Amino acid sequence: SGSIADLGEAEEFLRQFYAEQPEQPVPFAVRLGQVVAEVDTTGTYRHTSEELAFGARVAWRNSSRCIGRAYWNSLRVLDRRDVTTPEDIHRDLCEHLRRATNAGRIRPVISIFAPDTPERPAPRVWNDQLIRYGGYRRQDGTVLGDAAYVDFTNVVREMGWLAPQGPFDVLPLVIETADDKPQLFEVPSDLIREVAITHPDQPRISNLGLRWYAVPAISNMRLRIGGIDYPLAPFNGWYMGTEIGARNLVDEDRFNLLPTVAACLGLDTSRETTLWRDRALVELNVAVLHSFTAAGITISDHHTESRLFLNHLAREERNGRTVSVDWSWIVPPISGGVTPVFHRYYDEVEQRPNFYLDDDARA
Ligand code: HEM
Ligand code: NRG
Repeated sequence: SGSIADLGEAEEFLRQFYAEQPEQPVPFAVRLGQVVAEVDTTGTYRHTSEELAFGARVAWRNSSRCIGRAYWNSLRVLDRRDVTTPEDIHRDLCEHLRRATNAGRIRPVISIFAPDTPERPAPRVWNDQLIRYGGYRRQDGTVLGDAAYVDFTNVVREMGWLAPQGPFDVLPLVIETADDKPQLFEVPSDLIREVAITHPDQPRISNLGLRWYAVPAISNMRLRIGGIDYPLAPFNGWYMGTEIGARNLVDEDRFNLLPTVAACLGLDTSRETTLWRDRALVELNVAVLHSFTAAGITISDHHTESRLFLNHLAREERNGRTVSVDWSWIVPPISGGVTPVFHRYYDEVEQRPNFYLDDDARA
């Protein structure tokens, strides 16, 4: 079965843990012996809190698509392995959002729920992030809200969710455990910080009524540490502005707002050579950074994150570590060539622990 812990990976992880954090109460050989015996009798083993926190931080450090890795060692780890019922999981997901939001000074946090074991499959959340906006397909084929979530929205409506049918409706959470059917839970609105998007000198953009939420908390990636899978281990940092201003509000299969923003700016959209798309993109990204900053919500820009990322890479290499980088994810979706991350090649290697995306056809 896939839930039997891989002993080779367990040993590799313990070696890495003891190499980087040698001051442990139990010697390496003793700990390895315990883990081997535990896997022999139960098919799995339980990480100590120290192993768990180290494993989660290193999984972030090894995420080749993440530009925010300079902060990997400051990740706060909430150990939720003993939480089992959907109600308790919901309570702890709410507590995660509260601690992460921190009144706007966003903190990177991960909550780690029970792993898959031979005894019992792990709990799961169907949502890909703890906070997401729904989408509704209209008769004429256009979409109100986030077009990428039309199917998911239909799934939760069929499960009984009463859809407000606005453009920015936060979707309910679907929590599934081994013992219970999937259940819907609302995220209390006082835990969802949102920012109204305004532009410092383009009132027509401000009047569009756009908004976005403060905390991106990914809830559909499996954390794998030392041969153990934690399918429910939601994590968050803060946004880089381009994620919202160049992708979420802009992609044709998301909010598709570029023509609307261009109209606000009075741009000539009759020819590509006016670069109306590029001009609209820049102003929308100005609006996102301006609005979050004015609201006191942590956000960063792609120039700053690129520079910090290359500093991080250099520091890691001085520490004798390889930084795996996926160029196509690290280079920002606007102004790529004026950020320093564009102008070089990188190592790309599989490193463990890590976060994995399973193909999940449930919604
Ligand atoms: C991806 C920034 C924190 C793990 C990304 C992406 C950005 C980013 C811009 C690319 C997203 C996209 O193009 O859709 C940041 C910033 C953070 C942060 C600014 C602030 C602290 C974290 C944390 C973790 C993490 C705390 C895990 C503990 C990842 C992973 C991906 C990713 C696994 C790839 C996601 C995927 O494959 O879909 N990050 N991140 N990041 N980040 Fe970070
Ligand atoms: N692009 C996605 C979020 C992906 C991860 N980005 C982060 N992660 N900043 C979006 O919602 O736009 N993080 O953990 O902070």
